Amino acid sequence: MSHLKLATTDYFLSDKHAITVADRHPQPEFPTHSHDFNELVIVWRGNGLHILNDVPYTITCGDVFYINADDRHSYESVNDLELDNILYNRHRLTLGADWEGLLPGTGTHQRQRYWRLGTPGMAILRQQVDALSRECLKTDPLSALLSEALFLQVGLLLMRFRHAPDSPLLSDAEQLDLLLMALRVSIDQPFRLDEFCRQHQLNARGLKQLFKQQTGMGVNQYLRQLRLCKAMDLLRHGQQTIGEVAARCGFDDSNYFSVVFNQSVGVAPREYRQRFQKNATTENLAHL
Ligand code: RM4
Ligand code: NI
Repeated sequence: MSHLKLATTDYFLSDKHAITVADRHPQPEFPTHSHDFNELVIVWRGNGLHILNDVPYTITCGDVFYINADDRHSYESVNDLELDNILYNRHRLTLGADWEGLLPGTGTHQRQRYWRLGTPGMAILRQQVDALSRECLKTDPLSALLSEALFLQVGLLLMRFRHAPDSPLLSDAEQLDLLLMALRVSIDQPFRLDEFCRQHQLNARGLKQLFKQQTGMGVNQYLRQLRLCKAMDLLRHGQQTIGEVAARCGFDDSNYFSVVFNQSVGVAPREYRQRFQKNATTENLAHL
């Protein structure tokens, strides 16, 4: 099937320019085409259908694509789609950087050329792309070099902030929040840290260290404290049997629960309850 082939001469300011930022605010529908230059696309807002080498992607804010000259792509069904399309000519780049590593080219499968940016990453890239966009409009040699330097920064910042579409890139603080939350909802059920880390694609070792560093205790230690705290609350105010209290606090063996409780609180659960529920009737206590 024949299609459009876009030429450098039509889109770059001069034959010295290695980079040009095509702001597509909006990006209209655009038929299938290839180029003799490459593209780095960052989607800011809206949505649309991006067809890259016959593979459809529904795109929206935070999506990042590295497109090679020979790729065929098109935009369809766009809806307020806003993106910046950074056009670049690989062989015009002069700075000695690992451009191939920074801007995955023809050697990289297109699955690895599609990434996501989170909100913090987008905010930083937004400023960087704006600066690049202004610099690319100038024609003196210094600006050419500066454009390249800014482009290099864009490439590097993308490496720092992008993440695979199916796994988040969470800051330490966000990882900690996520874990603390998961522990709270795990009081009455088993919690497996390795399982949690696999599910959220986090590094278990690093997370354990971070937890210890920030809380002064181990993950299991904290979970145990949460459970004992819940147990104390139930024993002070509730009417459940010791077995029920144990189950609600994630212990399936009530004898084991009593041992653990005794060890850390200093008294058995039953005694603890009596201490706080002095006026609990013998009737109430009879079935405990
Ligand atoms: C289009 C679209 C294409 C790009 C051209 C230069 O609007 O963004 O992908 O190749 O501009
Ligand atoms: Ni294109």
